[in-house]
Amino acid sequence: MKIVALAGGVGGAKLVDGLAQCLPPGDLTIIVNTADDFEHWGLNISPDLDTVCYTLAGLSNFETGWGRMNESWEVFENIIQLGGAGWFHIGDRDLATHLERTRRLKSGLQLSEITRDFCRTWGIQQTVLPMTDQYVATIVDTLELGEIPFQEYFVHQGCQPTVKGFRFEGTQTARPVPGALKAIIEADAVVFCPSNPWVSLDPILNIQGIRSALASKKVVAVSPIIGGQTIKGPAAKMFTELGIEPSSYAVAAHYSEILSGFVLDIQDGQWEEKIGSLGLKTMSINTIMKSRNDRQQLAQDVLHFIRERLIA
Ligand code: FO1
Repeated sequence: MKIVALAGGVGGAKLVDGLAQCLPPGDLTIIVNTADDFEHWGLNISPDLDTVCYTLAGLSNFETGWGRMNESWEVFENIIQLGGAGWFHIGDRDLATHLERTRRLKSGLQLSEITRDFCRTWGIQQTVLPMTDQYVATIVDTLELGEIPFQEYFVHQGCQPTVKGFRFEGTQTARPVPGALKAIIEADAVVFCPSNPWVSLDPILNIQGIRSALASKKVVAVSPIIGGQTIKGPAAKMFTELGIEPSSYAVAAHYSEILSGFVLDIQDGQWEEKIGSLGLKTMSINTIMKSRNDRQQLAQDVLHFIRERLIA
């Protein structure tokens, strides 16, 4: 069964890892958010892309979810000593990725080409695609600081400012990378990973052609909100600040025009009927991924749901 997963951030990478444990590598394509990308220390950083790749390669830091395992911090500590910016943590091994990516981008290569090559080096057999090769940036409109770039909001300000809205710079002209639309068209189903709807998946959905390619597909989303909260990250806080009660129902309603199915946590069973009234097939199961086994189990359950309830 050919699956395309849309992912961004740590929750997305976890389910991608689970799907990779269940599917033949040629059957899984992951389209990753790049609207979090930014320049830091003069380098091009693609946090979500690296999180997905490090996770698939078994190189990721299991505790933070981002960055590399067995990391050392020689460069970071010395940069701080020299008065450089220390709010965004870049370890030595991770730094090599940013240095080499930046060098290749400057030489004229596309992000998708660089990603393909890095994946080959790291032994990743699945297809990992950045959503676009062009510049796209999430701008967060906040009550206290006005409009600020995403990483400024997320890491530097620790998601503290009150969110008023979002803007995705560059989506008017950005095109999906080669192969992305073809992968969606050829997929048996598309999975929205339990990533932040506002800042991880909406940027992907705003790239031209993606929504229309999804229109004829079976699309299933896994809720990142459990019991009104997020396991990690500010999605629930964002819903609240935008005047919407954070719940798995709110996530389902956010995407309801695109979805055929919705997977919510067993704790949220009370929302199942209301989500069903949006015209979606539902399944409530354990969606909390504490271990690699949990990731595989959730992926297996999602694939079973797709097979038995969406494409049967
Ligand atoms: N997230 C943090 O909360 N603090 C950091 O210092 C940080 C550094 C970092 C370095 C490389 C990388 O690939 C990701 C990193 N992240 C960090 C995570 C990242 O910024 C966010 O998880 C995503 O952008 C949100 O999807």
